[in-house]
Amino acid sequence: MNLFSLEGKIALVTGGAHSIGYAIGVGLAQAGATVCFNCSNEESCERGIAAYKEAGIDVHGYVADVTDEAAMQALVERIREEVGVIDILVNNAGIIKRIPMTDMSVEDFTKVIDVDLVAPFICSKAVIPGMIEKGHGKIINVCSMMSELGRETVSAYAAAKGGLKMLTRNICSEFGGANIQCNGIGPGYIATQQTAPLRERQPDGSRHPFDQFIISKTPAGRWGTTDDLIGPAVFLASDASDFVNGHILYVDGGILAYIGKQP
Ligand code: GCO
Repeated sequence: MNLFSLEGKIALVTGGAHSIGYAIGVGLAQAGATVCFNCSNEESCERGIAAYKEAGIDVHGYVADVTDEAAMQALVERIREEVGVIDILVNNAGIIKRIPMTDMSVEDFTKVIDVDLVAPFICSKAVIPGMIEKGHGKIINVCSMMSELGRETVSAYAAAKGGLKMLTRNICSEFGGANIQCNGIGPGYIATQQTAPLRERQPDGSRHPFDQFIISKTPAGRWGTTDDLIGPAVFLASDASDFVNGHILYVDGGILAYIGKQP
């Protein structure tokens, strides 16, 4: 199906060295894209490059901090010289701090907002002029269940991911006329390093209460895998989604549709 082909396209996945970003990077490459990723340190960059290599992918890995505007502008310029003008940006890099709100410092709150919300602004701002020049572009923001829902301890993360949903709609509004589609993917509860503390086995070998809670809240009856995000990412990066704009595609096994099991 040519509609889903990314042949000839250049993609940048922020935080693409591991986990969800890595799975999306591999998926885009397998659909034909030339994939670039960045991460915050040399060691994880090297590990990322090796992992892509093992999957048979010749990736372009860079070290650059997504919260540093000058560094990201320079990275986009470097990619333009070494690879070409970016067609697809995946704003994936993110962090979480699970701290009760009344114990959380402003510094911690701000750090989460910087990485999860300000950085997608910085990175999108850096690639949009090239996309306008090229006559097309795809920006995919990795949102969250917390773009819609709150819960204890994740005030900064929910504020950032809710903001990212609206940044998605605003980029769509502002640049839809330039043939740029900006959409979000909202992963449900995915088994990653970031959610590992929520799945830790209890000393008696039983499942973590949060783990049980998520299984009971998810009609699919399981946590998602990073590979569950590949199809949606390829769709939103490809011509198949050219009239889909400002949409958040939740990939959550049905959580948002479900009121939950009756007690
Ligand atoms: C949490 C989780 C979530 C997930 C994810 C859900 O503590 O509730 O870590 O925030 O990471 O983003 O979509």
